[in-house]
Amino acid sequence: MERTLIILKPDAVQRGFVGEIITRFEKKGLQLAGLKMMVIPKATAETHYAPHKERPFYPGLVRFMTDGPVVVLALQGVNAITIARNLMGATFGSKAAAGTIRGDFGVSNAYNLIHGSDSPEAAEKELGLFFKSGELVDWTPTIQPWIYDLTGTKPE
Ligand code: 3AN
Repeated sequence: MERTLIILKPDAVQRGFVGEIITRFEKKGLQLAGLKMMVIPKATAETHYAPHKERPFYPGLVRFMTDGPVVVLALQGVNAITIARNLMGATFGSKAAAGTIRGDFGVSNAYNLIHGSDSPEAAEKELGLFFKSGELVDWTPTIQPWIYDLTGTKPE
Protein backbone atom coordinates (compact mmCIF):
# COMPACT_ATOMS: atom_id res chain seq x y z
CA MET A 1 0.00 0.00 0.00
CA GLU A 2 1.21 3.46 -0.91
CA ARG A 3 0.30 6.77 0.73
CA THR A 4 0.02 10.15 -0.96
CA LEU A 5 -0.45 13.71 0.28
CA ILE A 6 -3.40 15.59 -1.16
CA ILE A 7 -4.13 19.28 -0.52
CA LEU A 8 -7.57 20.67 -1.27
CA LYS A 9 -6.36 24.18 -2.04
CA PRO A 10 -7.96 27.43 -0.78
CA ASP A 11 -10.10 27.76 -3.94
CA ALA A 12 -11.57 24.27 -3.42
CA VAL A 13 -12.45 25.11 0.20
CA GLN A 14 -13.89 28.56 -0.65
CA ARG A 15 -15.95 27.12 -3.51
CA GLY A 16 -17.42 24.35 -1.38
CA PHE A 17 -15.87 21.36 -3.19
CA VAL A 18 -14.31 19.62 -0.17
CA GLY A 19 -17.01 16.99 0.21
CA GLU A 20 -17.37 16.36 -3.50
CA ILE A 21 -13.63 15.89 -4.06
CA ILE A 22 -13.19 13.60 -1.05
CA THR A 23 -16.20 11.61 -2.26
CA ARG A 24 -14.50 11.00 -5.62
CA PHE A 25 -11.44 9.51 -3.90
CA GLU A 26 -13.59 7.40 -1.57
CA LYS A 27 -15.77 6.12 -4.41
CA LYS A 28 -12.65 5.15 -6.35
CA GLY A 29 -11.54 2.99 -3.44
CA LEU A 30 -8.71 5.07 -2.01
CA GLN A 31 -8.68 4.99 1.75
CA LEU A 32 -8.36 7.99 4.07
CA ALA A 33 -5.39 7.69 6.42
CA GLY A 34 -5.32 11.33 7.55
CA LEU A 35 -7.51 14.42 7.29
CA LYS A 36 -7.32 17.94 8.70
CA MET A 37 -8.14 21.57 8.00
CA MET A 38 -5.46 24.21 8.41
CA VAL A 39 -4.12 27.52 7.18
CA ILE A 40 -0.71 26.69 5.76
CA PRO A 41 2.08 28.70 7.41
CA LYS A 42 4.11 30.70 4.84
CA ALA A 43 7.31 28.80 5.71
CA THR A 44 5.57 25.45 5.10
CA ALA A 45 4.23 26.60 1.71
CA GLU A 46 7.71 27.81 0.75
CA THR A 47 9.23 24.46 1.71
CA HIS A 48 6.49 22.51 -0.07
CA TYR A 49 6.96 24.45 -3.33
CA ALA A 50 10.77 24.84 -3.02
CA PRO A 51 11.29 22.89 -6.30
CA HIS A 52 9.47 25.79 -8.07
CA LYS A 53 11.41 28.55 -6.25
CA GLU A 54 12.94 30.02 -9.40
CA ARG A 55 9.69 29.96 -11.44
CA PRO A 56 7.90 33.27 -12.08
CA PHE A 57 4.66 31.96 -10.55
CA TYR A 58 6.30 30.95 -7.22
CA PRO A 59 5.53 34.10 -5.16
CA GLY A 60 1.90 34.10 -6.32
CA LEU A 61 1.60 30.38 -5.64
CA VAL A 62 2.86 30.77 -2.05
CA ARG A 63 0.48 33.71 -1.50
CA PHE A 64 -2.49 31.74 -2.91
CA MET A 65 -1.74 28.63 -0.85
CA THR A 66 -1.56 30.65 2.39
CA ASP A 67 -4.52 32.90 1.62
CA GLY A 68 -7.21 30.78 3.27
CA PRO A 69 -7.88 27.40 4.82
CA VAL A 70 -6.98 24.16 3.04
CA VAL A 71 -7.88 20.55 3.76
CA VAL A 72 -5.01 18.07 3.73
CA LEU A 73 -5.56 14.38 3.20
CA ALA A 74 -3.39 11.30 3.37
CA LEU A 75 -4.79 8.74 0.95
CA GLN A 76 -3.78 5.11 0.90
CA GLY A 77 -4.03 2.34 -1.67
CA VAL A 78 -2.11 0.25 -4.18
CA ASN A 79 -0.58 2.82 -6.60
CA ALA A 80 -2.36 5.60 -4.68
CA ILE A 81 -0.03 8.31 -6.05
CA THR A 82 -0.74 7.61 -9.73
CA ILE A 83 -4.43 6.86 -9.17
CA ALA A 84 -4.96 10.12 -7.27
CA ARG A 85 -3.14 12.14 -9.95
CA ASN A 86 -5.26 10.54 -12.66
CA LEU A 87 -8.41 11.57 -10.80
CA MET A 88 -6.99 15.10 -10.38
CA GLY A 89 -6.28 15.64 -14.07
CA ALA A 90 -3.70 17.80 -15.84
CA THR A 91 -2.17 20.76 -13.98
CA PHE A 92 -4.15 23.50 -15.73
CA GLY A 93 -7.92 23.63 -15.32
CA SER A 94 -8.18 25.01 -18.85
CA LYS A 95 -6.58 21.86 -20.28
CA ALA A 96 -7.60 19.10 -17.83
CA ALA A 97 -9.86 16.42 -19.28
CA ALA A 98 -13.54 16.34 -18.45
CA GLY A 99 -14.22 13.73 -15.81
CA THR A 100 -11.19 14.75 -13.74
CA ILE A 101 -11.40 17.01 -10.68
CA ARG A 102 -9.53 19.89 -12.34
CA GLY A 103 -11.33 19.26 -15.63
CA ASP A 104 -14.79 19.34 -14.08
CA PHE A 105 -14.49 22.09 -11.48
CA GLY A 106 -12.06 24.74 -12.73
CA VAL A 107 -10.99 26.89 -15.67
CA SER A 108 -7.99 28.61 -14.09
CA ASN A 109 -4.35 27.59 -14.46
CA ALA A 110 -3.18 29.08 -11.17
CA TYR A 111 -6.25 28.21 -9.08
CA ASN A 112 -6.31 24.51 -9.82
CA LEU A 113 -8.09 23.22 -6.73
CA ILE A 114 -5.87 20.36 -5.64
CA HIS A 115 -2.32 19.16 -5.07
CA GLY A 116 -1.20 15.54 -5.11
CA SER A 117 2.31 14.15 -4.54
CA ASP A 118 3.98 13.20 -7.81
CA SER A 119 6.37 10.43 -6.64
CA PRO A 120 6.93 8.15 -3.66
CA GLU A 121 9.85 10.36 -2.57
CA ALA A 122 7.70 13.51 -2.75
CA ALA A 123 4.85 11.76 -0.92
CA GLU A 124 7.10 10.76 1.97
CA LYS A 125 8.53 14.28 2.26
CA GLU A 126 5.12 16.00 1.93
CA LEU A 127 3.32 13.68 4.39
CA GLY A 128 6.07 14.50 6.91
CA LEU A 129 5.68 18.22 6.24
CA PHE A 130 1.91 18.33 6.75
CA PHE A 131 1.20 15.57 9.29
CA LYS A 132 2.81 15.07 12.68
CA SER A 133 3.59 11.53 13.78
CA GLY A 134 0.44 10.12 15.34
CA GLU A 135 -1.89 12.09 13.04
CA LEU A 136 -1.94 9.36 10.40
CA VAL A 137 -4.21 6.44 11.23
CA ASP A 138 -3.47 2.78 10.50
CA TRP A 139 -6.77 1.00 9.90
CA THR A 140 -8.25 -1.55 7.55
CA PRO A 141 -11.67 -0.90 6.02
CA THR A 142 -13.96 -3.86 6.60
CA ILE A 143 -14.91 -3.65 2.93
CA GLN A 144 -11.27 -4.10 1.79
CA PRO A 145 -11.82 -7.68 0.49
CA TRP A 146 -14.33 -6.18 -1.99
CA ILE A 147 -12.04 -3.33 -3.02
CA TYR A 148 -9.11 -5.63 -3.86
CA ASP A 149 -8.80 -9.30 -4.70
CA LEU A 150 -6.91 -10.42 -1.59
CA THR A 151 -6.86 -14.12 -2.39
CA GLY A 152 -3.35 -14.05 -3.89
CA THR A 153 0.01 -13.05 -2.51
CA LYS A 154 -0.70 -9.33 -2.93
CA PRO A 155 -3.79 -7.15 -3.42
CA GLU A 156 -4.92 -7.17 -7.06
P1 3AN B 1 0.97 19.54 -10.48
O1 3AN B 1 0.30 20.19 -9.30
O2 3AN B 1 -0.02 19.12 -11.52
O3 3AN B 1 1.94 18.47 -10.07
P2 3AN B 1 3.30 21.24 -11.01
O4 3AN B 1 4.09 20.44 -10.02
O5 3AN B 1 3.88 21.42 -12.38
O6 3AN B 1 1.81 20.69 -11.18
O7 3AN B 1 3.09 22.68 -10.43
C1 3AN B 1 2.88 22.88 -9.06
C2 3AN B 1 1.84 23.96 -8.87
O8 3AN B 1 2.33 25.17 -9.38
C3 3AN B 1 0.55 23.70 -9.64
N1 3AN B 1 -0.38 22.88 -8.90
C4 3AN B 1 0.02 25.09 -9.89
O9 3AN B 1 -0.76 25.50 -8.77
C5 3AN B 1 1.27 25.92 -9.95
N2 3AN B 1 1.64 26.26 -11.32
C6 3AN B 1 2.33 25.51 -12.18
N3 3AN B 1 2.52 26.16 -13.35
C7 3AN B 1 1.91 27.36 -13.19
C8 3AN B 1 1.76 28.52 -14.02
N4 3AN B 1 2.28 28.56 -15.25
N5 3AN B 1 1.09 29.56 -13.53
C9 3AN B 1 0.59 29.54 -12.27
N6 3AN B 1 0.72 28.50 -11.44
C10 3AN B 1 1.37 27.42 -11.88
